[in-house]
Amino acid sequence: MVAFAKVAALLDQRRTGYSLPQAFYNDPEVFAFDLEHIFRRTWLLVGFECELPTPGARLALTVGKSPIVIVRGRDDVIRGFHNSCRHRGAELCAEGHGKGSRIVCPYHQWTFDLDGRLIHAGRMPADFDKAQHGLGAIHVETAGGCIYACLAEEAPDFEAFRREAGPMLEACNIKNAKVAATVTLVEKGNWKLVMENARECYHCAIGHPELAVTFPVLTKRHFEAGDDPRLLAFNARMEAAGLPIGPAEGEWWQAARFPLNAGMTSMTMDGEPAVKKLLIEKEGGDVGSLRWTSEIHSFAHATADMVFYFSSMPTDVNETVVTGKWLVHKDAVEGQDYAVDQLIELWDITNRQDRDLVETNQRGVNSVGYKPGRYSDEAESLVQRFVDWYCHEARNVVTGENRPFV
Ligand code: 3BY
Ligand code: FES
Ligand code: FE
Repeated sequence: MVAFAKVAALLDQRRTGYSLPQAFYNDPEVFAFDLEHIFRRTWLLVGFECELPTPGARLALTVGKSPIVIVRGRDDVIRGFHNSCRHRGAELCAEGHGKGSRIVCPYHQWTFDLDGRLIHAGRMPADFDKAQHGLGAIHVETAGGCIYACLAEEAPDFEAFRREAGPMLEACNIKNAKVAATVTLVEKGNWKLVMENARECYHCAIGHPELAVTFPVLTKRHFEAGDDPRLLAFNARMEAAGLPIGPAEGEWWQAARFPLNAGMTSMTMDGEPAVKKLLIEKEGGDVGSLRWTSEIHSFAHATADMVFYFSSMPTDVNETVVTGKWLVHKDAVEGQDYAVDQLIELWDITNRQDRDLVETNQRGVNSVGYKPGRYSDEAESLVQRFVDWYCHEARNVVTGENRPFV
């Protein structure tokens, strides 16, 4: 509750259109508040259906300090659980991918079925009720091959996302993908600085010379076409090909298809596809990219040849782990249809540049001389949306209200 009063006072100080008061970026109490209240309130893109190809496949990850596990059941339903044994709380599944017909605790071997029911616990008293000791479920939804999870008691609406972004994702064929590469980076920066950085390309022309070859770095909010004939022609061509462009936005998400720079069909070093076997065959793969985001932690790009996924998870007030995943068609053969080095090169360079920028930002924000500065409406409109959304969520938490974000 101390944190509530502190956060309420900081929210009162905050000026719309300006970066946040310093404590939002470096105060351990605010960070504890963020983990406990903000990360638990919203939907997170935790992975892809293709990562759990068969019953018993699982994916364990940590949200803040909370380990969770996503499991495909024998009925093919994908469920999520707190990755914490109902005996004495041990972590059940090690971080990353795993597989097994049951979930067996490594500590005293309590054994859970894939739907979370406790089915074996040795040497327990006669009055012990297994039915009272099933795994704690978390909310899980899938759309277009993506798996979303939410740790709140009551999850925010998912249906608008499914309805509006679902068809945009379906068109990307992510269900027929596989993860070809994963890279994690530890960034010495607060998660909000990581996400602010991920929401703008104000820094891209100078900060990402390699990305700037293919990515339209002067983009505004959602790559709006305005009266640009090339963009208008692209939009018409995509709609005709059955690739919806949006843009669409909900409280916690955004999605838009946009053209890359002229002549470019993928976000690679030279703009050529990195994979011979395409996920999207339409238009010969000349389909730009679908960018979709979950406000709090992720963005992803689906070009014809690959999906690049970026997820940031806070680990400490000034530390964030960024996970990058590259997905390609499940039938693409490494060494024949793609080379991992080439596949990941551009985004890997870009992510490392972003890590350096975030760390530079954090060091400066820690200064006694830091004062919130004005955002660019043109170049940082999605940064403003992110901080507005965060402040809105935080205000709801401290007041106990549940006002919608509009
Ligand atoms: O997707 C974007 O908007 C860009 C690409 C690289 C940085 N930023 C996240
Ligand atoms: Fe899992 Fe004891 S903590 S069986
Ligand atoms: Fe960047």
